[in-house]
Amino acid sequence: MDKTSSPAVEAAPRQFVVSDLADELIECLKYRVGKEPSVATRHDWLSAAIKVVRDRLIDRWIESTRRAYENGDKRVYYLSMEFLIGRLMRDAFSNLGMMEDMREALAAHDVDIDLIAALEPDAALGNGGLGRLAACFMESMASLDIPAHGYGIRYVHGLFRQEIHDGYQVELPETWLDHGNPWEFERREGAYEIGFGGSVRSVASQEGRGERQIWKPTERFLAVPFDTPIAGWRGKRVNSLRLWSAMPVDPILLDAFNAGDHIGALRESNKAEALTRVLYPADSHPAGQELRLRQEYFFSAASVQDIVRRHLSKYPDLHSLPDKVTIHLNDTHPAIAVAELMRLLMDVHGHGFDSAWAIAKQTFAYTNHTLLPEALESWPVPLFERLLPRHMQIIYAINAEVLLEVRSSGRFNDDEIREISLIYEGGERRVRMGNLAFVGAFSVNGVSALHTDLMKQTVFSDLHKLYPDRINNKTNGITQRRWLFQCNPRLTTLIRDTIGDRFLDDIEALSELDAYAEDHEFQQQFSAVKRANKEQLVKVVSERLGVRLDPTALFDVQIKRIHEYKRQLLNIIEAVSLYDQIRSHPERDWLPRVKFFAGKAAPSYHNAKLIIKLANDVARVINSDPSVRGLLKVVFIPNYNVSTAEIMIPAADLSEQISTAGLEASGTGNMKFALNGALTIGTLDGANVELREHVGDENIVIFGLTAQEVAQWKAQDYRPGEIIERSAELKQALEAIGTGVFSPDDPGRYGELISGIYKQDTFMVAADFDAYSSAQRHVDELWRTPARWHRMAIHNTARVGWFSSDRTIRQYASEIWRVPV
Ligand code: 26V
Repeated sequence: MDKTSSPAVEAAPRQFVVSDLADELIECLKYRVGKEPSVATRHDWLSAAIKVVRDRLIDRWIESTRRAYENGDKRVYYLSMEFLIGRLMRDAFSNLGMMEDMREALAAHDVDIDLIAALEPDAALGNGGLGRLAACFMESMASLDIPAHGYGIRYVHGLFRQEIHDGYQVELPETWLDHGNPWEFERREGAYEIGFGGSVRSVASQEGRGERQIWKPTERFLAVPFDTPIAGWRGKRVNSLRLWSAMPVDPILLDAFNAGDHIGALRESNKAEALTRVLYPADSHPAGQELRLRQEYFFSAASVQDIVRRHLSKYPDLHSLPDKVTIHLNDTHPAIAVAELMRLLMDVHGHGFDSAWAIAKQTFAYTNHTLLPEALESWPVPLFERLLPRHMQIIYAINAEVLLEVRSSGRFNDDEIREISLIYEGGERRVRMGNLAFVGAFSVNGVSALHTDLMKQTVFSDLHKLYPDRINNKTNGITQRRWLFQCNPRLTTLIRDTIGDRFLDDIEALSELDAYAEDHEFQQQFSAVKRANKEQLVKVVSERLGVRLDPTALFDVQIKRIHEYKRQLLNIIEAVSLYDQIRSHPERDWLPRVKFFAGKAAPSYHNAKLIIKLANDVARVINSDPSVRGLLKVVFIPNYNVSTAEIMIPAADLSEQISTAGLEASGTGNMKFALNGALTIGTLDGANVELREHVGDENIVIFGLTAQEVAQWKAQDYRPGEIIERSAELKQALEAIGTGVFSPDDPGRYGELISGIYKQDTFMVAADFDAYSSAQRHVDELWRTPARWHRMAIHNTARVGWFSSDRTIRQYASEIWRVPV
C-alpha cells in the first residue's frame, strides 16, 4: 500500500548534501546494480537507495561489533522462530536522519520515494504478535545501545499471502526474496553443521574420568548465516539479525552423479532446502509436524554453536559464559537450545553434568507468550528420540535432577510431581517444552501483569511453587519509531509543533500533551490529522476493494490474527444486530460507522476461516442494502501485514480489543492504536488492564467478564442457551446468521458455528454480548460530542508512552539480562 507522506521526522538534522547523495545514487545504480538511469526500473532505484543507506550502516555496524568485543560487554542473544520485521528502508532512513535528503536526491532523478518504498517486500517472517514483538525489541535494543544479536530462520516463504475469493481466504505462497534482498549479507564462512538422527555411543573420556557420549547423526546439514543490520534511533548502534538458511553439506552426491542419476544426485540439496523453506502459518494452533521440530533444532543448534564460538574467541573456557551472555528464548520454540548447550558443554568441552547444568541454568531466560493449551508445545517421545537421541538422554538427565530436588524437598504430592516432570506420561509420552524452558532458565517472564499472574496460578503453578522467585512480569511494548514517527508523520509533526522535540528521545514526554487535551485549537488540529489519515485509508479501500467510504464516519477497527478467542465473531454479531436495529428504527439518529476487519487465519483452522467468510458475507449484504443509507459499512481488507497495519492504525477512531478475558497474553495492537489517538473498546484482558491504568478509566471503554468471572462461569454450569433466550438482540442476530440471511446461496453455511455458541460457547460470546453491545452504544454517545471524543483521544496519545518497547527493554536489561542501559 502506498503512503502519501507529509515530511518525515528525522533522527538528526540534515547532514547530507543532497546533490552528493544524488550522485551517489547514480554511482550505485551503475556499478552495483548495473543499470543506467535511463533504463533503470523502480526496483533498480529501490535497490540503489537501500544500498546507499546500507553503506552508511556498515561503518556503524563494524564499530558496534568491535566496541562490544573489545570492552568485553555482556551480550544478549534473542532466539526467536519469528521476526515480523516488515519493510526496513524507512526504518533505516529515518533512524539515520536521511529521509528528507533521500527524498530530494531521488526526486532529482524524477523518482518518487513513496513509490519505490511501496515496492520493498514486507518481510513477514512471523505470524503475529510474538514475531512483531521480536522485531520491535530488535529496534529498541539497538536504540538503547545494547549489544544484542537476533537469531532466527531465513524462511524462503514467509507468512502466506491472503487473497479473498468469493469471500473465502485463499493462501498463496509469499515470495519476498524474488527480487533479491539488498539488506542481507551471506556469510558462508560462518556455517555450522547440524545433525539429525543416528545413535549415541559411550567412550571412555580422555581425561580418564568416566564416560563421554558421542552422537553420530545420520543426517547432516549446513546452517549458513545471513546477517541483516538493524539500526537504532539516531544510528547509535547497529546490531545484527542473523537468520539461518539450510544448505546441503555435499551439494551433489558425486557417486550418484557419476552413475548417471543426475536427479538423485541433487536429493541432498532438495532435502536441505525443505528445512528452511516455509514458515509454519499457525499461531496458537497445533502444528505438531516433524519438520517444525527440525526447524526448531536447526536454528537453535546453529545459534548456540555460534554463541559458544564467539565466547571462546575471547575467553579461555565456558565457565564465564553466564557472566558474558544471556540467551533469551522467545517462547518455547528455541527451548531445545538448553539441551544443545548441555550437549556442547558435556560432549565437546568435557564438562560433567553438574558443571554443565550450573552454567546452562544461569545462561537462559525464557518468555512465555500464551496460556492456550493447544499452543503449549510438546513432542512425542519416539519422534524426539529418533531425531535427537542425545538430546533425549540429556532431557531425561535434567528431569531426573529436577525430580530428585522435588522429591527431597518433601513439599509436593504425586499429582504435582507429575505436572513438574519434563515428560508427560498421561497417554502418549511427550516432552514438554515449557517445562524444559522453565527449569533451564534463571528467569521466566510473562508479557502483561494479568498474564504473569495467570501463569503462576495455572500452567506453571507447580513449577512456581518449586522456584517461587523465577516468574516475573515484563509488560510488552512497541517501538514508537515505527508505530508513530514513521506510520503517522502528520501526528508526529503536530506533536512536535506543540510540545517540541523532547519526545523524540524520551517518549514519556508525550505526557506534556495532556495539557492540550481541552485546548480547542489543538483538538481541531488533532482531529484534522486523524481526518487526513482516514482519507488516505478511504483511498486505499476504494482502490483495492472498490468500496466507497465516508471519512466522517466512525472508523471501528479490528485487525489481528483471526482466532476464536480474539472474538471477531462477537464483533460481527454486533454488526448484524446493529444492521437489524438501523432497519427497524430508521427514525433514530444513527451515527455512520465503518467496521474494518483484517487478519489471516491458520490454513488448517476451519472455524477461523469460516469467520472470514462470514465477515465477507455480512459485508456484502449490509453494504448493498439501500435501507441502511450508508450508516453502516463492513469492510474486510485482505492480506493483513505490517504495511497494512501502518496505514490502518493511524486512521482508526476505535480499537477493538475484545478477547475472552484471560486468553490474550498481552496484545500489542492495543498499544499501537492508543498511541495514534484511537479509543479502545476492550475487555479486561492482557495489557488492556494496564492500558486502562495508564490512560485513565474515563478514557477507555471497558466491558464484559473479568478473567476471574470467566473462570467461575466455566467452573459452574455455563448455559449459553439460557443467556441467548434472555437477549432479544443477540437471539435475533444469531438466528439471522444461522438461518442463512447472509448466505442465501448456502443457508446452512453457519449452522454449526452458531449452534456451537448455543451449546458450549467456549469463548463466552453469549455471556459478553449485551455488555459489548451497550458499550458500543456508549461509544456512539461519546462520538456525538466531538470535543469530548477528541479530549479522550488526546489523553490516550499523551499517556501511552509507557508502552514503548524502550521501557520494556530497559526492564529486561536491568532485571533479567543485567546489562547496562
Ligand atoms: C505457537 C505455536 C504452536 C504450534 C505451532 C506454531 C506456533 C506458532 C506460534 C505459537 C505461539 C503463539 C504465541 C503468540 O503469538 N502469542 C502472542 O504474543 C504476543 C507477544 O507477547 C502477545 O501480545 C499476544 O497476546 C500473544 O497472543
